[in-house]
Amino acid sequence: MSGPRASQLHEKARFLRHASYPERNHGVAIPDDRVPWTVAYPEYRPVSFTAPSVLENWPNGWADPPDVTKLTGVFQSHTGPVAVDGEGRPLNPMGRTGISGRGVLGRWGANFAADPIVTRDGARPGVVEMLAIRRRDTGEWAIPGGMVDRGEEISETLAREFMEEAGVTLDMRDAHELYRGYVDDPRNTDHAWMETVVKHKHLSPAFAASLAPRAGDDASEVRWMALTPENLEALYASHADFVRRALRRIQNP
Ligand code: RP5
Repeated sequence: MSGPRASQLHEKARFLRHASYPERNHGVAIPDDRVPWTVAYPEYRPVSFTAPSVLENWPNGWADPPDVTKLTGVFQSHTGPVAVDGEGRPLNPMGRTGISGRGVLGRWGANFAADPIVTRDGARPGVVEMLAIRRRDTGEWAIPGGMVDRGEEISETLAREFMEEAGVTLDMRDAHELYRGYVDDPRNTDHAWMETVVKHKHLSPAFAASLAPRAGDDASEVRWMALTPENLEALYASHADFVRRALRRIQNP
């Protein structure tokens, strides 16, 4: 079973302009060979951007302090040890993004999420369907995932987000882990990025038919989406990669 090349997991965070972000690297593409921090790039001048909503959510909210040196302890990441720059800021493990600061992400370094992939056999033979939501922020279809609250177990986050976004109560404690690591999210910056744990559950036709999904606050729509190549390609961030893992698991249990 092969996953995507590392560079494929760092495309949207390099080239996509998030609606509320300035243009990455002043609109100049970062050459592939200059993406890793280990390669010198003296003329690199990323655009500094931390959203007002992030700054307003400290100290009484979900964000870290503006001064990264006020944080204690080492930066955690599913990808391994996190390098820091001369100012003590954690460095995106996949390399340069053209934006410094935290963008709209609250935490310096990894911002941890969890993604529940819930599938069923579709009406058309051989077509699997996933309960998907349309995100309000980008309008893209996505896995109904979300941020891990402090002290929360992953299975709790998965079930809570599934309920909040898709309106369905589901026990995720027996779901199968497919992935743990970096997400190629359009919100990622040099110093703040998304990481996730993806878990999968394939439902029986009768149980799936008994569910009554409805879109929650962060979703404008919810539906059982046929996992065709076209639909996969259009998914948010690197969700297509995660869903392909689920499809491989269904084919080779
Ligand atoms: C993605 O953002 C994750 O894979 C997860 O689906 C999502 C979590 O962020 P919010 O939906 O809470 O904005 O990177």
